[in-house]
Amino acid sequence: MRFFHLADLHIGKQLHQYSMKKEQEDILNKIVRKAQEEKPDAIVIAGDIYDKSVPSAEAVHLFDKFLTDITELTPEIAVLLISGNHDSPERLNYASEILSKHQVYISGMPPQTEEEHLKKIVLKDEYGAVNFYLMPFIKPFYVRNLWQDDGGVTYEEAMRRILEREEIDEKERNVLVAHQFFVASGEKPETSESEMAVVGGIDEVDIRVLLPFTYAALGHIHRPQKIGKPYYRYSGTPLKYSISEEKHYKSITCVELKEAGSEPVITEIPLEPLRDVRVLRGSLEEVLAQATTENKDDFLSITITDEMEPYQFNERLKEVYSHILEIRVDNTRTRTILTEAEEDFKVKTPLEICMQFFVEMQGREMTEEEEAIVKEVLNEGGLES
Ligand SMILES: [Mn+2]
Repeated sequence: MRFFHLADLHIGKQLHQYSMKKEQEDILNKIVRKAQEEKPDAIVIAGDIYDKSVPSAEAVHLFDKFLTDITELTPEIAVLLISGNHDSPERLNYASEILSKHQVYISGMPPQTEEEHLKKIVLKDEYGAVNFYLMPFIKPFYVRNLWQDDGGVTYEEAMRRILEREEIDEKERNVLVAHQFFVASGEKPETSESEMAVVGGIDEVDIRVLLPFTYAALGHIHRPQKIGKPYYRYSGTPLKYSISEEKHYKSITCVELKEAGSEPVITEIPLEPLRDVRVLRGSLEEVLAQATTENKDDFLSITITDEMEPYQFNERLKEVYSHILEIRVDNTRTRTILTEAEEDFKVKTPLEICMQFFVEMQGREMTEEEEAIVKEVLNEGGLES
């Protein structure tokens, strides 16, 4: 049995002010092509299908196209997917009954009653059954109806109890598909800037709950990596979703399961993006001289280091590079400003944070009208603007 493990597609994602529609369309097509070549038995997607809980029509269309291509071009491949913290469980569940007739198995909602269980999909090969347990993203609050003492159950305890109810047969091969923050006796996975940080680490789940599983196909952390054991693994995102991921190697994790009791064989199939994310640094002339047909259309974070800031350096960079994410200046002057800013550091108001975010996303200031709307929303939410 061989399957592809993917996660954190974040369809609809914007990188700074740029839509990533073309890049995402391209990478999904490449995954379809790899599936045609490699013919895995299944494709597992461990949550965060979409970037937003209310995805745009365009984003829904992209994913729809991906599922259609898989089911038409390679109908023998099963697709198994769960919701992540970015997805809406209800929306993801839409049409899941009908889709299961095409071997597309979706689990958007965690069990809601004592009778309900995790969605379990059994696929067979020459060694027997492989049980895939689909565990959508949970917060303890989502599953409070499953037990009497709803107060104060931790993420780890909630996860442990849900898995206990399944009475997993450890003599068989079992695969868990989950989207949580796993740690291995305190050792945390390496995170990036494109994940949502939770303060205080209350969402941590120790990998000891994964003991019954031959392989854990995990999502949530955007850099591909194992956690604790090679067979508990985050596949990472298919594309770089922040500048901090500049040096990541994105890939499809390919998992091969042989007879029960043997360790899975894990390989990575590299994924080449349409547009890479790169960091360039140096004097303006040095940065301009680095331009090649290869990189001039990449997503770039540029830092220029000239002591004397050259005339119209922004314009000169934009003439050469088409997709600049940010331009920074690092010289004595800006370092002094930074130190001064730290000295009179003040906590920003919610409105200031929204306005700054808006500028980063849209590349312009809010209009008065937009500012008024944000103020109203903040006030309604009980946040002083
Ligand atoms: Mn994610």
